[in-house]
Amino acid sequence: VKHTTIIEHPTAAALGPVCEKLRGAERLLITCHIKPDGDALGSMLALGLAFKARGREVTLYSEEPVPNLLRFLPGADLVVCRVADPLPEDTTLVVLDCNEPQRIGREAQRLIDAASSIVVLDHHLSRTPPFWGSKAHRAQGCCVSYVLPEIFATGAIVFWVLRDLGWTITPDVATNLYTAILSDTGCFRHSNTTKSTFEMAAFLVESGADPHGVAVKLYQNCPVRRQRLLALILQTLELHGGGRVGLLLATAEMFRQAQAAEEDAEDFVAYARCIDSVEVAVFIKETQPGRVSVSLRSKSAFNVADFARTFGGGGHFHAAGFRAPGTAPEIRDAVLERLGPVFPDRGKHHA
Ligand SMILES: [Mn+2]
Repeated sequence: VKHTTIIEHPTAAALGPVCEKLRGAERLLITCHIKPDGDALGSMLALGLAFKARGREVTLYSEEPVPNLLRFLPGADLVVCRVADPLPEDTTLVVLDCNEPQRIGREAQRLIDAASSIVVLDHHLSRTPPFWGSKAHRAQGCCVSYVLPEIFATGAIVFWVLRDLGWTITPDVATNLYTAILSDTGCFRHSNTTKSTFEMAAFLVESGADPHGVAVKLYQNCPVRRQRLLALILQTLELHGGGRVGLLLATAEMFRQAQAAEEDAEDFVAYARCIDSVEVAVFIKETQPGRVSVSLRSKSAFNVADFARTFGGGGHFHAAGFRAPGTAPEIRDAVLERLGPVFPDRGKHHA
């Protein structure tokens, strides 16, 4: 592969400490956020495969198994759901697509305490300053974080790291990074999509990623139960705030009826977001009886990350979420109560 394309690197200097830390790392534990998506897993696998190819000892850890739809990713079978206890000495913990420890899951604190170094690469808005590592870690400068919310995907940061390290992007690495970018830009449609997104995608295709192959695996590959679940969920559509708030809801009973699982409802918030009048889309799913997961999307100047934070969640300006105890109808009422003052009803558009 000829590496001819020049991809703008907005902050090359800022990545220096990250590359320095990673170049010297012989043993890595790479992880990402719970409910791993295409960007989280694509980034993790790309970085993991690149380090394995350099003879490093690499563990790829996710609290939850790789979702069915992402099992096609090269290296997906390397992902483990358990980590050695105690952690081997001199382990560099690399956290991708996540900058809040609790988003790693139950093992977060143990891994942070046991790691000799920590590297955080992410593009989510963070509570400032992000907490990482013990006081000892921070005193020794062992924790390096690179968090840029304006970057379209964590996979892009991984791409720049590999490029700055001077390592070749193999076809398997390219496929993982391409998937990361395609996922997090919503197929190059979200507001985070830039010229450099397309340049990077082009470079990855040149390096061996197959755009059609990845698209088919991601978007034309769903089990029929997903469509049956969607049919039930679409019937719950409500509009509020003069049509500016669109809300969909999935009860535990709907999951049971469709014999579907949480991962089958991935991205259903898009069916509320795509409505012309909707500025804020809400999808509430009761994943287990009494436990909900809420997805929020914004098409306007309303910051859903801030909104999610009032419920203990977080995310991006235009895409965020939270988890909470309660039934889907209870959380619906709570969400609408807090959105009400921002989007007052104008007495129209009630579905
Ligand atoms: Mn991401």
